[in-house]
Amino acid sequence: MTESFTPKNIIVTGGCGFIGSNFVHYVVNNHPDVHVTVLDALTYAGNLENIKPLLGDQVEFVHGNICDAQLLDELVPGHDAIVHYAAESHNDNSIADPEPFLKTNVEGTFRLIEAARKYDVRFHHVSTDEVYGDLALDDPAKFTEETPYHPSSPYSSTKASSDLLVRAWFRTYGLRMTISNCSNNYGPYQHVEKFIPRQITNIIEGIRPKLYGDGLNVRDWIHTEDHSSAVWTILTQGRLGETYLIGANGERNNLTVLKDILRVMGQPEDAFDWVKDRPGHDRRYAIDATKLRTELGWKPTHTDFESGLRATVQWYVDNPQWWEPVKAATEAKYKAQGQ
Ligand code: NAD
Ligand code: TDX
Repeated sequence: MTESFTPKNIIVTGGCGFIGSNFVHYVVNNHPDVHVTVLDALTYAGNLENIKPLLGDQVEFVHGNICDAQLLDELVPGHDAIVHYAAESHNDNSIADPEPFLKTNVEGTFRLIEAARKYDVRFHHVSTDEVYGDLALDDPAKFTEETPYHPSSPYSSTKASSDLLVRAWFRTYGLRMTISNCSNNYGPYQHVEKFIPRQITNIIEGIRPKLYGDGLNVRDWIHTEDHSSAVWTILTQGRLGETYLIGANGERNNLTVLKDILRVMGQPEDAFDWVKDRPGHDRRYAIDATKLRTELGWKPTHTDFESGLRATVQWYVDNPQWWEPVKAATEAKYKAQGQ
């Protein structure tokens, strides 16, 4: 049996990042009666421009850190839900310097669930399929809600830790919570450190795209708008204490995605460089979203990857002012790592 929850006044942590800001747009476009307080520290990955046009009566911005318990004591009372996106999110950064991942992903989640418990606020935890580790390329299996946790990277192990904290707070304190674990997102406003925007903006700038290892690693791509609709569905209809996997049957290897990008951008298919592999690089992710689809009736709408990719390429072509200021520093960091 599904449950029904009608939020009126929510906090969205990390609402100036890629996926969190998409969720804020989703709420504004679909639920004009819901007030949103965005809590974001504006790290290198956060950009207020992502939500600036929305700021006003419905959407309010608070500049602050999720690790700040005093701020949470001031902010959380009066809200009826926290939707928690804020995280350090990039695997390569976690390999170079894990500490901020421990701080934000583990301690930050701890502070938030303590505040949610104290003020009896519902909590939705946004997590990743990477907590399950990886699958072999020839394995017919996909991840389900029953797959044991087996994270590989500093990033994914801190996300797994945060999931376990949220689960324990449900069991021990009765925290009203749900968790979602989603596959790889793509779409506009994604930081140029990530695979798809990195390659698109490289091509725009005349830099050759960079492919790690043998390029055969598989990711299960979902458009970020479908992630947002799934999180809303789980927040409002999901059963308390439950985990739901989010995915849209988008398995593709990196080489195929890169060739798609090159073709869409009118480049020869071999106009890229092979670079050294990521240490501990997960081989394949694949999501079985049957529970979300059958129990809550959710369906993705962006099912044509090629057209979603074309629109994403066009967004980066049309919005250089959004990504140019951070591009050179991002590439310099990769260059220093040999990638
Ligand atoms: P992102 O890096 O683009 O954005 C993260 C946001 O969180 C930024 O706005 C940043 O300023 C903010 N933030 C970071 N540390 C903070 C802190 N201590 N206090 C307050 N705000 C802080 O990340 P994203 O790709 O949008 O991912 C959002 C969430 O979705 C993360 O929890 C991530 O684990 C999860 N997720 C991402 C993907 C993906 O493909 N990108 C897939 C599944 C799940
Ligand atoms: O330049 C590159 N070349 C390359 O081959 C980069 C940046 C990446 N890659 C590969 C590594 C991965 O196999 O592309 C794939 C995707 O890489 P990322 O965009 O870094 O994503 P991934 O490591 O799969 O993690 C993403 O999905 C799950 C998000 O960053 C996480 O936040 C989310 O939890």
